[in-house]
Amino acid sequence: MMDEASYDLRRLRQWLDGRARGFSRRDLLKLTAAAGVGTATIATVDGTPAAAAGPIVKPLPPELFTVLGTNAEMRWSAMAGQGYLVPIDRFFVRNHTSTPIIDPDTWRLHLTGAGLTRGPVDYSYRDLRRLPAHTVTAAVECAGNGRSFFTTQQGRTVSGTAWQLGAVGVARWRGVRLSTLLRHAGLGGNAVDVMPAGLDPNYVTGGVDLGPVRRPLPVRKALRDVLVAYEMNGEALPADHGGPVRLIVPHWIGIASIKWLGSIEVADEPLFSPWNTQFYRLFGPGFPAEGQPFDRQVVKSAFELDRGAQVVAGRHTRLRGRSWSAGGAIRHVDVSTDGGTNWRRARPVGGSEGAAWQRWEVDWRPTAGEHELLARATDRRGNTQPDVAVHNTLGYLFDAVVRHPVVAV
Ligand SMILES: Nc1nc2c(c(=O)[nH]1)N[C@H]1C(S)=C(S)[C@@H](COP(=O)(O)O)O[C@H]1N2
Ligand SMILES: [Mo]
Repeated sequence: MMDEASYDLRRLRQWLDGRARGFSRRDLLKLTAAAGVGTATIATVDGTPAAAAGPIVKPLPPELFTVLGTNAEMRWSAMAGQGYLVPIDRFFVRNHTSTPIIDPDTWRLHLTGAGLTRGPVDYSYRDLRRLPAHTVTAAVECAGNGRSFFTTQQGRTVSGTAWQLGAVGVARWRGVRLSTLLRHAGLGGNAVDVMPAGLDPNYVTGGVDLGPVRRPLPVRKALRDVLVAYEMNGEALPADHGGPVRLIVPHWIGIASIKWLGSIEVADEPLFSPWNTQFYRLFGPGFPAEGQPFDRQVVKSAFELDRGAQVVAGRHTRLRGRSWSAGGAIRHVDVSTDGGTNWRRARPVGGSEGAAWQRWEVDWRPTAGEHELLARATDRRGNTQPDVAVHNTLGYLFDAVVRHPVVAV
């Protein structure tokens, strides 16, 4: 955990010194000038208005999703009665532009860069399927999940998609380890960073074309636990979730898990893109002017209920929820049904495959009227959800305990 953060800082210094390739500080300044706004406020990033035609292919019934621009948030009530995994029909979608339809028969994954010993190499879908397969259960969660609570619960302005808590999902992903692929392609000892890029339309913001969605990761992470995935929950990877092939980067913010993977550059120097310089950094008072890099997710909890849901007064009710953390398995979850005055420990339900999240439940007999539910999780490293999340202008990493109103009638 520490070495990822210190690597990010080292990379940041190289970027500030101008010893960077991909997206320089000068590019960023030009861009912010063109857009007529400062770095810290540039991003309506996630908040781009929806394209004319549906940017998402799968059905988005209102009982399962809330549509937010080009994105669709899972309603947490859609997880009531579900198992450990989030079914594909209700898994959230975060698209910078729109879902491309890619034919696996003509799809190619292009590997290039000075970090490859035998030069560039292409893989077809079939080539990939022939390499040893591996399965991981992992969450994908947007760095901005919970962002709306910076405003509604903490009274602060942030920019970006106003997610509640439904920009997270856990699935079982099958594919080829990125380490297997890189070694097969001829990974050199000089490799430092890899840059996966998507095949979806280029992202254009403030009148500037930022190119394909892409974000570098250090080789150390690439070799540890990253998957080049072609299956989700036992099915061929659906178009909206990056089919035919995407990256799955466990424990890291969703943007790392590049969908519609088309190329991977393996470089012998640190790489940059707008997605690790302009976006997905912490900006604001208390952070360096150039923003603080980050990669990992934080601790969160959600009830499997809509906000404002009705429960039956005077009767035994079983409240269910889930908690998750990039810091590893959840150790315990404390629940309050009275706005935070009294707390009790929730009962864990089932296991925690891949430590992706933990289901839990508590029993409650509500009196008639309005109530506020809270859940606070602690992971095995002792990371716990605070009362207040650290404000940053782009509204990332909201980890505070969320107040969840319900009404008993
Ligand atoms: N090529 C590409 N990859 C992408 C994105 C994108 O817009 N284009 N969105 C990223 C973001 S911000 C998130 S949170 C996850 C969402 O994955 P999902 O849509 O399968 O839930 O994909 C990531 N990978
Ligand atoms: Mo995201």
